Amino acid sequence: MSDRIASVERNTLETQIKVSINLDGTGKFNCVTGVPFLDHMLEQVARHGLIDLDIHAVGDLHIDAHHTVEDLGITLGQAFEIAVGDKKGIKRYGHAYVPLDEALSRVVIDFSGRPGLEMHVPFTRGSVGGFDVDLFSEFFHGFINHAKVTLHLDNLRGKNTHHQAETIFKAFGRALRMALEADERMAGQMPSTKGSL
Ligand SMILES: [Mn+2]
Repeated sequence: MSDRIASVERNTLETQIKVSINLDGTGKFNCVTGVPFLDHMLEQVARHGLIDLDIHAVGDLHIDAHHTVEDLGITLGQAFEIAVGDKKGIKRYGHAYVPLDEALSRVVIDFSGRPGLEMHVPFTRGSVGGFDVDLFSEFFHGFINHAKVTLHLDNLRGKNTHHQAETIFKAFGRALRMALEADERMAGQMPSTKGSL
């Protein structure tokens, strides 16, 4: 497999975002978004996905975090779409269950070439760490629309909102890692009978 890296810069009147990723990294994380709880979540993706993430975002946080969070999802999705390349020889599907104390989440991903999101996360509170939990679905919609993946996010159990969110992002990282790993028996073939994804 050639280097699976990408750098994307996306500028609008609302946000200016730079994202660099290495899908075959070690989990190096360098991230300044101005939204600390989101940084904490993205660090989980880097660490558990073993994906290097370098993110710099400046957004209109004086309004709220909405544009910054949504546009980060979009830019990260664009970077994944580029870095993943032709998808030959990857596992394509990935899944993970992750617990954190009382909370348990399951994430399933398919690098299908089509955007799809099923998000079933009954957050027990409306905000966590000053972060509006509505914004998680904005982030993931931005991501799936541009990474062109099918993503099922289920929080199966949980009382603590921080734990609910953290298990989703840790499982997201683990599922990404599985899906993007080389499948030796696939031997460089497309993991699809269509011949393309
Ligand atoms: Mn935490």
